[in-house]
Amino acid sequence: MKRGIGMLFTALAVLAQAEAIVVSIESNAILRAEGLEPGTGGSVEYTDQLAAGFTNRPALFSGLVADGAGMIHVPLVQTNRSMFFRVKGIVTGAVPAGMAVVPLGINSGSDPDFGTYALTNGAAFFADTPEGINEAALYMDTMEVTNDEMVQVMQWAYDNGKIWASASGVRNAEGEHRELLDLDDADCRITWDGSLFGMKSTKGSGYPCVEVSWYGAAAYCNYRSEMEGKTPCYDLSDWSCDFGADGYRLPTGDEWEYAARGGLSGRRFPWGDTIAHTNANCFSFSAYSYDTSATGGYHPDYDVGDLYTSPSGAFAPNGYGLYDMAGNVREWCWDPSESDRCLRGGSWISRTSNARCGSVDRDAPDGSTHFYGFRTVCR
Ligand SMILES: [Ca+2]
Ligand SMILES: [Ca+2]
Ligand SMILES: [Ca+2]
Repeated sequence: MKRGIGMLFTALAVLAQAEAIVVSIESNAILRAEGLEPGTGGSVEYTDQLAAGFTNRPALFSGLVADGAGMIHVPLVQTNRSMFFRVKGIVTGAVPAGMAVVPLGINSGSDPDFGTYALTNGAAFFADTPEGINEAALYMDTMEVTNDEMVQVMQWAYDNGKIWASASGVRNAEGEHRELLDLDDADCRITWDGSLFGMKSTKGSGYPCVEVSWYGAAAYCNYRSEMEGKTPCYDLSDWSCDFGADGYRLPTGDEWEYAARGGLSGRRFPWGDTIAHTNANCFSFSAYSYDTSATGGYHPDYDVGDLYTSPSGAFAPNGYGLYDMAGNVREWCWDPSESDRCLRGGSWISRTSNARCGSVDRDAPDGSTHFYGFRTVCR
């Protein structure tokens, strides 16, 4: 009798992607999966009775992370029975439009101003994840949510009876009613004519949405989720978040900072240790030794009118392909306390100290102003 490993394999992608993952076993009993999205997680399951499926077996390997070439290699233990393996992961091309993969892992180091830190992305994904939920990646909007996106989502919400709109603002019709968008603030770039949302002609289309409260950011996540057939994360009656749902939500402060650091360890900013107007839309302040900008104060390219936002994506992205993680608009994150929520990343009006990866600002969740915006994550 020839002793060896079974050579029958099936490949399954969690998100029901049509593309199959190429799987092979190399001669030295290494199982190889390729065609995975770099940085995403994968697991390998096995069974000796294919008809019984894989559900009665624990994952042989879990928490695997595809390398930069989108490959996973795992060694197999030789047995004298046939074995069947399947690989679960995120195939190339599965990343939602407008989002980037924030790879799983730990970013640790020593920040020049905030000291030693360790940020984990993904640990919670492997605990009690419901069947069918992507446990292999965190996706994040590459850009701050734009006015265009807010108009599209709010129009859907209005047409479906989810919100009330008036000249003064937008409120959620379900749950605890809060002001989501401050329409009668002159800095708000979104308009309402009684039936349709639109945008003002300056700093409107292509620019980040401002004058949105934390409640508005969370409600946007729910409406966008519902538009796309995903399960909403927020309960609008108490504003709690279901992190097991597959819908859009705000990042936690740690997720945001992990993403902002872009794979670099212990740097002050998403690209390095100094900042200038060539890097970001922020208020340059030469008293900071790390602020090397030749142009002090507001960004000279955008300081017209009352609102100095820059078009989304006007500066180079960080290592994960994320734009404006420093400056432009301050971004609402999750991290609730009794009275406030956190905001990250500084803004066009904020001194460059606020744009540091480790800097945390806080405000009441009903706060809305001309430098508050947000971006979403999902998995
Ligand atoms: Ca208002
Ligand atoms: Ca920002
Ligand atoms: Ca306001």
